Amino acid sequence: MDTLKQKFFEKSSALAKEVKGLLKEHGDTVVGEVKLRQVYGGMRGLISMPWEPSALDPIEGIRFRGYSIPQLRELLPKAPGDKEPLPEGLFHLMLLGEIPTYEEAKWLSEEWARRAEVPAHTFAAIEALPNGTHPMTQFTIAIASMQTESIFSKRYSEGMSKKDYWDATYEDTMNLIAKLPRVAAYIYRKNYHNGEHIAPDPSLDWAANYAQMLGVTDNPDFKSLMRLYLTIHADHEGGNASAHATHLVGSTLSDSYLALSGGMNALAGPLHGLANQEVIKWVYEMIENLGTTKPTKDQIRTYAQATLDKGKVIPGYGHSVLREPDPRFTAQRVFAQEYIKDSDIVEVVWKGFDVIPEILKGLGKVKNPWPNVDAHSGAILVHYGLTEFSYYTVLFGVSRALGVLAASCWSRAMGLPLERPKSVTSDWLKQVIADKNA
Ligand code: HAX
Repeated sequence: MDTLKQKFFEKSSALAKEVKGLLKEHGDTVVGEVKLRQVYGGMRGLISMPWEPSALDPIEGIRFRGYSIPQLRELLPKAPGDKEPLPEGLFHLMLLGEIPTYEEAKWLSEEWARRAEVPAHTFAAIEALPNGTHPMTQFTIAIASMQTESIFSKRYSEGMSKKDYWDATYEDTMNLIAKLPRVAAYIYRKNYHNGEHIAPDPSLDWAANYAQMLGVTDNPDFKSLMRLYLTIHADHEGGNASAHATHLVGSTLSDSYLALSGGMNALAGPLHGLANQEVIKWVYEMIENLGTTKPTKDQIRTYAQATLDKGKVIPGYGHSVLREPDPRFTAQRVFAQEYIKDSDIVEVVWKGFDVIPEILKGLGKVKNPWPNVDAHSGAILVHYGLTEFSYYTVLFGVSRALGVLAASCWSRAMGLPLERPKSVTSDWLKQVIADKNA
């Protein structure tokens, strides 16, 4: 058994044992309440599942095992000569709760390179889709098509014992994460570079290999960006739609391939991950409409107001949990300030940050008028030549796999059951209100 797996087994079985005791002693302790507003309001704030890799605070934003993004930028291991963290290090942290050494992160790079082979039928499945199929549709189909490789599914059909579920899920997690950059790069090159594919380089780390297979630029800063990008998008506690969907599907004992594919379908919605493409689309349309790549703050304000007047949302702004600017937005802004000089599109994002929150506040209903993670990412990608915005959510998805799959290992190790919340009819709810008022 490899060291990461052994350590994970020790830590997760200790917590599973502790939780068993907690449930026995305190299983009836009330940890929250449900209001009518939450039943009709998308379950905001409803405490409903444990999630080990990360936790989200409305004010200070995401913490991965207690570490904020600025701390991770400082503390996680880095590729030689780079300032940005290796996503391998974050995966190790999310899985074990420990910041790894450089050697431990490097072991993960090598292990994922070793497991990276993608079955030929997955490429054939992508090829079979008609031109114009959205890259996220291609991505979810490709992930589901790799289910033929699932160790969980194979061992389950052979009669695997419940106590071994975690082991098979760990193997699927490692294999699936390893394969994603190749699949995702294949989709990019097929759609936007005449199918001229670039071979993987197993000597590179996970993010750098993905960056070189995309082939958008030789600028080494793009590899740094990808390391940062794939780190900060990895997890956002368990309640967000892609994480929760992955967890829900996985709770039926669907394997990691089917569960992640389900999660990616959720990420593909414009209120969630697809917002990163919508932001740049919105910016491009504004630029075209105004006839300048350097709109003034007043012009952006007017254009944003017109968007709202048409009954549309401003993409990249607002959040269901956060109530301050998203630290993932800030991390990208810090990156852009350091690495990018004279980019009109980055300037547009920064000017938007100065004027859009005031407009949203003015609506009087938006709970969070601040930019989220998706407000910034596209402008940086455009700067490095990755201009095909329909692809952006795939990048997000490759990263999100790290968190949701680390969490799925914990779910299996803890023996979390099938998810099955309760729904009620509106008549039932009206009756409860009537009874309370009687
Ligand atoms: N522009 C215009 N109106 C907005 C808005 C925005 N950016 N954000 C919220 N609102 C509106 C809502 O549509 C809602 O209006 P109605 O009552 O008329 O339906 C009202 O303000 C209250 O919404 P809320 O409670 O503040 O926000 P929700 O928790 O319901 O929704 C969303 C959160 C992220 C979906 C929302 O802010 C939104 O639509 N933002 C734009 C899309 C976006 O950027 N999504 C990405 C979010 C981050 C993420 O998941 N990334 O992957």
